[in-house]
Amino acid sequence: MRSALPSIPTGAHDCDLWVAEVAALTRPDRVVWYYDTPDERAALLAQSVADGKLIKLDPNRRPGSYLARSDAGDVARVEARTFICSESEADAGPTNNWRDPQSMRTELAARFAGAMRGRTMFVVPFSMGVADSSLARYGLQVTDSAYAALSMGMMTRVSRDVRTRIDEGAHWVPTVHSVGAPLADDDTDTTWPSNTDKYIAHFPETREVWSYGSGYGGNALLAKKCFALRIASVLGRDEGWLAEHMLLVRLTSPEGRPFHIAAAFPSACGKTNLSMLQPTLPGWKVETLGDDIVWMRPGGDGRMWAINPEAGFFGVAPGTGPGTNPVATQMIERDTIFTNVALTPERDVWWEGLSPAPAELTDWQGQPWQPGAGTPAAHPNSRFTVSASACPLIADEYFSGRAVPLDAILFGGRRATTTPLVVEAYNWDHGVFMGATMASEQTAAAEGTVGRVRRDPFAMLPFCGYNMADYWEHWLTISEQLDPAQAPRIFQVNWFRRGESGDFLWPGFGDNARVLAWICRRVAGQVSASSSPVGMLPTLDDLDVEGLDLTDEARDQLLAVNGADWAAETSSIDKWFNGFDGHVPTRILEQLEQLAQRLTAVHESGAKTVAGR
Ligand code: OXD
Ligand code: MN
Repeated sequence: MRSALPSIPTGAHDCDLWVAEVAALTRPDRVVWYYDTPDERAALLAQSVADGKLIKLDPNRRPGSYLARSDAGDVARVEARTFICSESEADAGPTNNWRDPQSMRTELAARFAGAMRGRTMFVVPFSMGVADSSLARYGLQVTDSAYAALSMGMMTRVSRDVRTRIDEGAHWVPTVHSVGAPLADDDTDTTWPSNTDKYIAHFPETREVWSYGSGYGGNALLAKKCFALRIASVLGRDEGWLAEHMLLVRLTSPEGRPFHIAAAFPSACGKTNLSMLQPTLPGWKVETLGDDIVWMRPGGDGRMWAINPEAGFFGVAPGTGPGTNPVATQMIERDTIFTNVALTPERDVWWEGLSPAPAELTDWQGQPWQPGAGTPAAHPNSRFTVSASACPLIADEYFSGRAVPLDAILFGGRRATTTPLVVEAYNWDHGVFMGATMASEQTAAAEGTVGRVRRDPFAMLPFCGYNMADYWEHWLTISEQLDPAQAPRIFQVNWFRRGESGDFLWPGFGDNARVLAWICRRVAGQVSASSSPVGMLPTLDDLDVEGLDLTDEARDQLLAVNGADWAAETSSIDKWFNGFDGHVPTRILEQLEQLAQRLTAVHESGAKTVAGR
């Protein structure tokens, strides 16, 4: 048995040699290259059904679709077991779990040794971005999970062509995944093999990912959070670009002007809904470019250019329905893999928020369920996985791979109080400060206490592969390559503010187009804004709320800047910055000081709240 992980050659490394080394360590029964051709896909789906790993849904109700049920202990990303193994601890920073790379390699070697016994090792060559585009990056995922291989086939661009490019010397990122459940000769497999011992380990210097013990989502589809965010953020730092946890959308105004908007929200805060929104304002058109990850880089023209490197959506099912996201509801009518949703007696799927609850169901754990059971039928982090080509609003760039020029960047979160519905940054540094200080109530996308407010800078807290404060510095530095007149404008948004009764003040969903329209009009120089201590707010006449059931009081509350809330906010930011061991850029500290001064000036003038009038 080997005692060390295979060494990973850098530069133009030989992928066959590497695959052989991984197989020698993990000892699978067989090694299969998986290119996700229609035939390979059909065969692997059929095999997964025969093995009891997938349930085929009724082809008349949900053609080409399947349901997977995970182990009850493997239902979300495991942030506590996610590691950044940089040479220096300071490079991982205080918001990541750091481990020394050498000792992690030894620890992992013990786990991976023989980990794939009795299983097939799939080797999946994938491209992030259309393979021909200059922004594309390649990788290989080795996995002993058919579910992961099938999901990668939808979430990334998997093909034999990528392997050819790699063989011809293109750079690629190696990623290894095992569910950590070897099978002895007479063992019968479980429906969802996994291990209570989990590791999601990243090696930023050698650009590798090793994931052990989980079959779920971001833990197992290594091209997504592990490569396209954690490793790519490091590539971006070293090469002058940015890898971001953002949706990407094109809005076209009634006058026919296109605007490209990228928006960062923490997990499960409505990025998928916003990327497919159906505007309630007449004349506005939306096209979807992506719902989770954006890679962006300054072009020679002083603008910021962006792509979505993914090829599919791994969306949260609960809350997705005809009222909240009719486009996604249509998109997942066929050719979708569902995970941890409920099953109807007719072999269709159901989750909370899709439709009124049917009289009887089988819940996500395979148990009988009836309305009023007191537990959700679908797990709160249950998911759909579907190719983005199925989205009725998908933009042409999905096929061409062309980058789009960004007009605006939004930072959002779930805040019951404090943050106004929309506020524009005074300048780039102020915008970076807004991103750096984002906070949100925790959702079910990761393990932890749902509802607790946590700072989630740039929605990248779990996804930045290096020191978070150095990442803010990188954001500041990148602006030097942008023309200030053409750089994306930065806004903070909050759809989730609540009134005194506890109800949401803003209707959200399709009505968020009203806020986006204001943002586009600001970019186009068509509307003014009024200054407040926290940024530029819409004037009452410019935010189109016609037809909404919104009282004047609610509108005031949505845009209010409450002195006491913001005093608490600035002192909490100050405390939090102190945890970064002097890494917080001076320009960001200056922004905090300026915010505090603006708040004091308003306070001294005697106002308790400042509304956007
Ligand atoms: C996701 C997440 O799955 O952010 O996109 O957790
Ligand atoms: Mn996400």
